[in-house]
Amino acid sequence: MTSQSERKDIALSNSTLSHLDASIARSSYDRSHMVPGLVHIGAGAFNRSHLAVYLDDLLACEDEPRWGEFAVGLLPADKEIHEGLTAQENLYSLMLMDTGKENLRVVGSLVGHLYAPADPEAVLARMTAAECTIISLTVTEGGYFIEDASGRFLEEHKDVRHDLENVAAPRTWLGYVAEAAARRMQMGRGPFTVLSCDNLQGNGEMARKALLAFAAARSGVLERWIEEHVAFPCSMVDRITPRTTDENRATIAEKFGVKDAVPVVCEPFRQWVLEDSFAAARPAFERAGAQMTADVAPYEKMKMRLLNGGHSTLGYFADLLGLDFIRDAAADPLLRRLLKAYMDEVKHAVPKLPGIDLDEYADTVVRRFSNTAIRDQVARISSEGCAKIAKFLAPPLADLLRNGNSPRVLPLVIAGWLHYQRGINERGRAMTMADGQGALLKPFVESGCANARLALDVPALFGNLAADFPVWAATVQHNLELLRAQGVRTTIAKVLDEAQAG
Ligand code: CS2
Repeated sequence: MTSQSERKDIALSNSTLSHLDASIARSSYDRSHMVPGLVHIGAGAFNRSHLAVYLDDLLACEDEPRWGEFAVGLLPADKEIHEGLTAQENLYSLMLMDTGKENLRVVGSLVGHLYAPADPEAVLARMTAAECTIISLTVTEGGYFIEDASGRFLEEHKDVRHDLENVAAPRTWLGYVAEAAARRMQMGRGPFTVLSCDNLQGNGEMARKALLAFAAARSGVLERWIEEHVAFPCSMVDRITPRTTDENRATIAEKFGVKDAVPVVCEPFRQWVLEDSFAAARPAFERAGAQMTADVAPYEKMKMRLLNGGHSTLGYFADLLGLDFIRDAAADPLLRRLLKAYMDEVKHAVPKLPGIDLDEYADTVVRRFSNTAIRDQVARISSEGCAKIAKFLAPPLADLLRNGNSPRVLPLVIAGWLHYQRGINERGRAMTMADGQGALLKPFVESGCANARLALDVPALFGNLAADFPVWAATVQHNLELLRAQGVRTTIAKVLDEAQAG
């Protein structure tokens, strides 16, 4: 590593790669020969800690075709990524953080980055190019415009309406992919694959449903063409990737001598399980460690219900207690006990998978959350609560209730999330609240965050669960009252003690 005295702060570019500190892993392949066969929408931190890294590994295999990623940003926040990447010839550094060690690697698999609002035609040209056979997506859980509980496509959403009226200058991935499909259909181009890399149960199915519904609103011919020519494999994606901070940028400069405006930090662990049903050519992801399978659903359930649900379990209570990072929540004996009790309960709603021991998986989750090098923001985890509760917690809860179980920890976690809606933590400070679907909780919040049924009866969140299982709803209400009256720690301890006593 670079010592303070010889610190150089080298800006990333193709010509400076060879000057970087010897400890830094970097691409040694010829970047001028990459083929942008994959166009990715949403090159935030997660795409660049995951898919782009699998491609970088494949590019390092000399006998592999030269698959590169052409990245596209749709949101205002992507402008900064666009500027940073463009200035760095699309190179960025990835810092792998483990307790006691940090490794830096420069990733070279991005061929380019476009900020879509500035040049929609250029994006469409990339998507309709002959070499493009995959359009992949990281557009977040809320980016599919499908209501969780009903599965209804939100055709009335203002961005969807905008894209139906402005086909050549859309805002959403749906508008871009539908227009690309329409042009490909006219040009007589071959089939392609839409590869969702979002954390959703049946992410490929969701992408398919949303795109077909959107296309149908444009034309039946386009809808049919997509049905026949586009594949939508499901995939389970996993790598904890906190938001990059200025402190991360400073560490990368100080410890490694690299000046990077848009680095990414993440844990060493990574996992990708994909359905092997592509419509056209694909990279040999399995050569870089991805697992190809015929059915991703059980892996998705395992990951979303245990890991993501486990994150939410810690997140709301950690926020209420004034903790800033998940590692601090995982180190707190009571919250750790809660996390383990949550996973013990929810593992009964996770299918058995050959070769996977769910207790070991749960232990790995605790270990990963406890990684002290990762400063994963509690605010990141508690953001977008409506989508996360509906996707991570409501489905296992529904399965448990329908199978005759009486969950004790899930109602506590949901009560914690409701209590958190008051916006003030136990130290009297306002918490950073960010929820694009927060309006769903308006009646509950207007009740002074007191009447749980005003949230539990929202169909988009819990379907009919509260009406079908009133005892569950009453338990949430009871826990919410306990949280108000006795505070977070006393309530958690009490509920866990009671659950353990049976
Ligand atoms: C997290 C995920 O946002 C969340 O609530 O649980 O972003 C999680 O870190 C990733 O899914 C890990 O793969």
